[in-house]
Amino acid sequence: MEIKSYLNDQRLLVETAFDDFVPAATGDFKKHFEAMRYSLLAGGKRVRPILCLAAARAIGATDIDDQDILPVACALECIHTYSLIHDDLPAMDDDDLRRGKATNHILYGEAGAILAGDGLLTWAFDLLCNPEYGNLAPEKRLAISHCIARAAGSYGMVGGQALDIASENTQFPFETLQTIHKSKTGALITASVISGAIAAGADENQRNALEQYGQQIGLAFQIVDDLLNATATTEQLGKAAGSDAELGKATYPAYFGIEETRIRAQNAVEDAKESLAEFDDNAQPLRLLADYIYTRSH
Ligand code: GRG
Repeated sequence: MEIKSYLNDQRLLVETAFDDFVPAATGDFKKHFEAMRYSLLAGGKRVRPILCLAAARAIGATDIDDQDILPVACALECIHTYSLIHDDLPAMDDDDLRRGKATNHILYGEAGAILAGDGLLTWAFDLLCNPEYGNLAPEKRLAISHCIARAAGSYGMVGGQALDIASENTQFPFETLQTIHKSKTGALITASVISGAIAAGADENQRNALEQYGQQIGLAFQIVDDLLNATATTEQLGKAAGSDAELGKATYPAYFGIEETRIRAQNAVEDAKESLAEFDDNAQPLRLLADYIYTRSH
């Protein structure tokens, strides 16, 4: 399997599903939906929904198909996009470029962008809970909603962001950096993998293995993000490069230098793939996705 065409096919699958699962910009709330859709459809690698679909397929269940998983996959991208919109706000990173385009608040104003983020976050749980979307048993919906809520909230992404902001321009131990990475970035990536596994009816062993895999690729993802921030250009990234150093953020390259950081990212990817030892060929895309997370250029 060639990773480039696989990623392209999966990205198209997810983006086509947005038309089925995310409201069109019409009616009384037209401008609000337009702001939500602007950021959601502005591009992006779609890593979290693709991981969710790949984890579900790795289980090899025959009683569910992509149409059952896609609402979950789209919900994850809605949450991820909300976090980017809010992260770019003047009160947070104050960025005017994201995914190579103007950030949400530049086009829709601060209030419009805050509400677009709120709308996407809340819509995600509508998608997860509403039996009209996909054919998942209620107990699976409940477990998936809880898993994603926990990962996106104060014990996960929101808490990690709060800790990250509070730590700017301060000295802190490496353990704090690990906690920031694990919660801010790793939690939603891990939940993307686990939610796919729950949807596909994974047993406890499979779920534990996929949790390990998710944690390791989540770590690798953030280390590579730090590396790219330090080494790539704004044009390559489609968002501000070099911002970590400007904001005085503690990062892997700041602690270990570029070479040691690369080795740590590679090790996390190898550990992730080892977690899949008991899985058959259905898990091959997950193995390739782990490699991609290390080799990605933006
Ligand atoms: C505002 C609650 C709240 C959280 C913000 C996502 C986030 C937390 C901050 C963004 C800043 C950042 C560099 C986070 C770590 C890595 C990360 C999540 C990068 C962006 O994700 P990608 O690379 O982006 O998957 P695309 O555009 O491809 O979807």
